[in-house]
Amino acid sequence: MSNFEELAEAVYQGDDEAVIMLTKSLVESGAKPMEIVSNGLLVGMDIVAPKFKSGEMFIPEVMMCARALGEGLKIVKPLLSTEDSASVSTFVMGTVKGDLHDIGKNLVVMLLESGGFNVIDIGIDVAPETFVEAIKEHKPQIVGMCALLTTTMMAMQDTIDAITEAGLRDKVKILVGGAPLYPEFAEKIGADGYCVDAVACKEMAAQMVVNK
Ligand code: B12
Repeated sequence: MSNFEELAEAVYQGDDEAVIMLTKSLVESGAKPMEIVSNGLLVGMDIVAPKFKSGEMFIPEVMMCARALGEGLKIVKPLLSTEDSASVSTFVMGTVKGDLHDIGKNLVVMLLESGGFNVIDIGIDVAPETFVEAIKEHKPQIVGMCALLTTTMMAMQDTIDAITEAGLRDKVKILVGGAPLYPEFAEKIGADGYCVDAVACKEMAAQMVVNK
């Protein structure tokens, strides 16, 4: 097994210590940071994602893989050239006002980071005006909103209205998700897309950036 394959396997196994050790050893042996990400860390997550989608792997296992991958990214991120970082798209993500659920959001954030997005996680119970401020500050290509309660779904409409009123609606794509949502609701409130899970979100976000 090559060192890259070993690293991918360690991510898949959710083995933090092995990921740290193998990432450091690849850096020391002169491998390019982007190679470590594309040929090692992300390859591991690419094995995980379809297994999660098909129900072969469950949330706790996926969280472990994502955390292991995060440990590798922490080592590699500061070494990425400015050229690499400039090509990275920014994604602002938050759980809407009144809603404190964040397990799914965190999973989406981790998968997006593993897909090379620069994710600004603005947390839970996020007011519409805070989303607007975050868009002004971070200039993301995509904004993601999460809601797990039927009572907070309408906060998504309020947030989109606030983004529109601030004159920023045409600057960003908006994705929504969370267990009670469905595609027609996303369409009704004027979002650009709905995703059933983190894997779908990563795929749709990547597509949106390419088509921009
Ligand atoms: C864990 C949990 C909690 C935890 C949250 C801990 C935390 N840190 O998140 C605690 C205990 C705090 C909690 C509190 C409450 N909860 Co609760 N909770 C749950 C539970 C059991 C699991 C949710 C979860 O994490 N699922 C796992 C994740 C991975 O799935 P997910 O969130 O759907 O995310 C996936 C997708 O939806 C998608 N996705 C998620 N976000 C996004 C965002 C974008 C942009 C995209 C594209 C995709 C996407 O990708 C994710 C990963 O694949 C659900 C039951 C359920 N079946 O959903 C109830 C549930 C959501 N809770 C419920 C309720 C009622 C409450 C409370 C009101 C209870 C109370 N009386 O106090 C409070 C509300 C607090 C608040 N203001 O938010 C109800 C909601 C009912 C309704 N129809 O509105 C549920 C459905 C339980 C039930 N059957 O009654 N809860």
